[in-house]
Amino acid sequence: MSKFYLTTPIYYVNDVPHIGHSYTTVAADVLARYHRLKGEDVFFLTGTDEHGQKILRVAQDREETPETLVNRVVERFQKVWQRLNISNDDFIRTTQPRHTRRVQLIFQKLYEKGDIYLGDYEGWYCVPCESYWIESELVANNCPECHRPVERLREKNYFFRLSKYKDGVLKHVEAHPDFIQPESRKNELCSRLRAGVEDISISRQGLPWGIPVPPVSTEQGQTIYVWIDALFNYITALGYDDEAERFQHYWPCDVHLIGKEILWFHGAIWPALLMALELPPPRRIFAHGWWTIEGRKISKSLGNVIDPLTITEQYGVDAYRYFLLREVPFGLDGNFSYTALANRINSDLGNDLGNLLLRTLTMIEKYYGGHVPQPESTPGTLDEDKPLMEKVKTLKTLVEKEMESLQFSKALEAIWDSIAQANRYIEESKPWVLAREDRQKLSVKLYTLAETLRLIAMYIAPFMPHTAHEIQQQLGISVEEKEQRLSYRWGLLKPSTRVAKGKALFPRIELSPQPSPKVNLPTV
Ligand code: ME8
Repeated sequence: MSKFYLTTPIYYVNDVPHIGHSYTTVAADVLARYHRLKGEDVFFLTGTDEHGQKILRVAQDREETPETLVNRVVERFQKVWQRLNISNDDFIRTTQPRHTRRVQLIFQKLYEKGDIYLGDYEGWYCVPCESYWIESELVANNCPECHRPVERLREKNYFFRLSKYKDGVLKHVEAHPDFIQPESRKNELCSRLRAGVEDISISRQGLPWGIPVPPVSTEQGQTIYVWIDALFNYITALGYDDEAERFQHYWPCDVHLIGKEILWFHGAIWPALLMALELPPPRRIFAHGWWTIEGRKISKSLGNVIDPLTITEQYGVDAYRYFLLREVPFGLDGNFSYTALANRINSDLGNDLGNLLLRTLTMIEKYYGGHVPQPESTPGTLDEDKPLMEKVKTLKTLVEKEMESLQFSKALEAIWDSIAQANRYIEESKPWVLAREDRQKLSVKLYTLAETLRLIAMYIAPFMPHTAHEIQQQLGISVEEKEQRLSYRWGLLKPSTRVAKGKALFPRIELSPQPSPKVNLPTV
């Protein structure tokens, strides 16, 4: 059985999760479910990044300890992932002893190897991004990433010899076209690597909230830089390297899903750290685009933070999952609007999918007493039945191709092409006329439609697990997950199965009123 290890970034717990965090996590969940259905041994990791100055400051502003803050906010993340039906196999928190202990061991190993050394840091630091910047990188004296003010640092720090590994990383990126995706971001990363890289500071002096640097030298009071602490989660969660079995089984990671703003850390620093540890790099890093809300950056001060709990309460979990992955090609930036969400629900989900199920089951009830008919001739022998059958049969290859390249929206487009074809098949074959004139043909049409729906349910299962289950129930079939992977073949729906028409899958929703920003604004 082949293995598939995938991760999301571990999110900062200085604030509650919003649509952006849910985007990466839902995408990872879809991928994990898809690979499980393929029969692979999947390990899906997510978690939280709980150290650093940013979190410490938020805790201080709230007059509470950082422990209290992170313990409260992590619950919110876990609650949101539960609501969104996220099927992660592990959840790592960087404050857990299994992580802190291993990060210290790694630090020590790299120090002993000579890849970490003590030096003096003088430069700038952006607390919101937890990033070091040199003077020439600043834009109008602000952080080039988030454009907020930076702070001057002058302190003793430990450094990592990034410069030593730069050529090796660049060579690896160039030699493995799929390593960094999408292509445009890979090119940006390569230019930055070619432009030259200096060693990086990897500790902070006197920062009380973080993993203490182990006593490798006489220098006291250093804390491991939060980004270094965080990146190692991808291997500490697997047990690197004191419980090596799980690690050896799942490493290298098959895909790290991240947002585009943290590609430098993942595409340059992370592979260099792994090279220093003599470990293979991950197979793929995919940096997706950023969501804006109604055309504006997501920001608390603009009051446009979308809380996944509120929005799924109003619009439904599966509709939200579908929208996130259908609306924007993975890799590009996207804009969220309530109108676009409502349109997708009413049109793709309600009109196309929901109606297909409703019409098919209504006709099976009306003409066959609620039992899937035995087709009285072999489906697909008549020319008029071929286009739909062929389309559904080729769906597997199409969906596989798009899922392998993480083109979720294209995979969904292909599935919806089959749904559209099935709806056209109803229009063209007019079962209500056949019911009077040709019962033999009618049995073929209704069987073909029900079997199409069985297969559609399987294809949408990674994206919309509840909906897939609901369709299966209404079709009268109960399918165990492990059976599903065997049932992509046409014709497995048993004639005479008793269908159970249920409620509409996606009742029509009104485009307005939109939730007020106040309702939407979650707090820590
Ligand atoms: O960067 N659109 O954590 P973070 C799309 N702790 N995705 C978005 C988004 C948006 N507007 N906003 C956030 C950190 N994301 C570090 C990571 S990993 C070793 C350490 C998603 O809480 C996207 O995946 O700032 C982005 O990379 C991530 O949240 C940043 O989360």
